[in-house]
Amino acid sequence: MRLSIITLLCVLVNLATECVQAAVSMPDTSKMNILFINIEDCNASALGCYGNPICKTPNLDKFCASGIRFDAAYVQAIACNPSRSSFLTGLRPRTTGIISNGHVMDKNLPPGTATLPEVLKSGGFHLTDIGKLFHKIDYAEKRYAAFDRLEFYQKPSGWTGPEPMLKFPPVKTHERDPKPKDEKSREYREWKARHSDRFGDSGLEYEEHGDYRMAATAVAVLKDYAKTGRRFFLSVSQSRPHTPLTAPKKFLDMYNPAKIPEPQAPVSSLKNFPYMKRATGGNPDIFMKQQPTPTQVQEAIAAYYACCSMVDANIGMMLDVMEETGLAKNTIVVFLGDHGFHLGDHGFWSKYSMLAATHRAPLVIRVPGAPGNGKACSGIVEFVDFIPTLCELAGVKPLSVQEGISFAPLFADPSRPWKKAAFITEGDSEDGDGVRTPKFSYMEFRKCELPAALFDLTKDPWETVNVVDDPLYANARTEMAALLKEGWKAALPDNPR
Ligand SMILES: [Ca+2]
Repeated sequence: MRLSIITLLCVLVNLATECVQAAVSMPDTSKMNILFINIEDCNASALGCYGNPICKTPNLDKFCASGIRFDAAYVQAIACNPSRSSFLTGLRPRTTGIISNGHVMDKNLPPGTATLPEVLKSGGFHLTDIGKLFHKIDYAEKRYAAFDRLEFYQKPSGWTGPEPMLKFPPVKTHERDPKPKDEKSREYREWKARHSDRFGDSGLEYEEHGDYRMAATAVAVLKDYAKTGRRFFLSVSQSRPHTPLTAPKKFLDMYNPAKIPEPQAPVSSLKNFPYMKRATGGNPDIFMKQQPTPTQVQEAIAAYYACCSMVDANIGMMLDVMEETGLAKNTIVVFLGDHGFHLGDHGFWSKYSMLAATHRAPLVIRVPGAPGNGKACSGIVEFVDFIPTLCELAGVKPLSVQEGISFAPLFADPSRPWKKAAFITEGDSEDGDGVRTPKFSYMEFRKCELPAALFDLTKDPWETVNVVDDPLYANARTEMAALLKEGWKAALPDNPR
């Protein structure tokens, strides 16, 4: 008996020691900077660092090896404005009231809603933005006004911030068909359709691309921060791999279109499918008038990969200077795509669906010294969790209500059980809401001929066979419909701490 009590005591002492070790093994993040790299329209599966066997992303590969790659990270909306409005406020699209690219942030947000930069500013961060963060200046003028430095973006009225960090020579254009200024005009829509099928060689040198120039500016800003020692939040955007899928020749030369395999989920495989009109007609952003030929499919995908490789090179410039200056040791680096992009799967191009190609986006985060670094996390995280997470790491309080939770515990242990589901809203053509678990994706539509869709992800990961009316899935349908109705609070981790 005495022996067993001693044994029990030993076990308890060991457990306590392990707990203390786990607790002390997360570094003190409360003084760290934040570099927030957000790129446009990125399909996670298209990136080499997410396992794509063709697309080359050597810099992101290295970054993944030093941070945590989130393999089940989901956005809450299907396009730029609603997705960014959600993850930059910590609110879900039905709460922000911004469910389409046409909804103006400053007119729709609940009163008192604070955005990520405003929250971090209240915590003493010096703020720089390079390129797009919120959808448009006239949607979020007062949010941009919070920044101490603004580069490569229109300025809020009355802007008195510093001059550009770097100056670049003008880029020669041979545009014979200039873009009409009024994006709401018929002329603009016609111009967009005429130019939608641009992919391939941009005809520009690498150094002439806006994305290169934004990265070069970020390098200069980072060097300046290393000198001044100010605690910073630096947001850097990349406009690719958003359409037009054009890149400098040297990146296109990395890929042979003839070797690009056919997309998964061909139109012929779809059964009882939502969005069928899109699969057989025009697309947004690219191939707007008609579906591409098989050769165009290969060329467009190769061009998409080239755009990803250019973005990767630009990110490499930033990460290298972080190492050179020593900033890497005390800077949290977040890399994300603002939502996904269909690359011919289901006959779809661009975004605007609740399917995985739009819903799942790349997310890699490196917290210097975190025990989980170098691992992949398969636990579900939602982009709406960013503010709670970054606030916890930074030691700052969110200034307004949050509809996500901090996933900071995953940096200590990326394998711990986490959320049961992720939620998404589609406010455009079909108007619906969806929920995704590791086993099923389920969506309900308000304006679609199909009221609902259910996909068995264990058998059909590409979401091609809608089993919503299959009697074998009656229980699954009931459970998923109940989860969608109950909402995000029902899907939180059992033990978040
Ligand atoms: Ca976007």
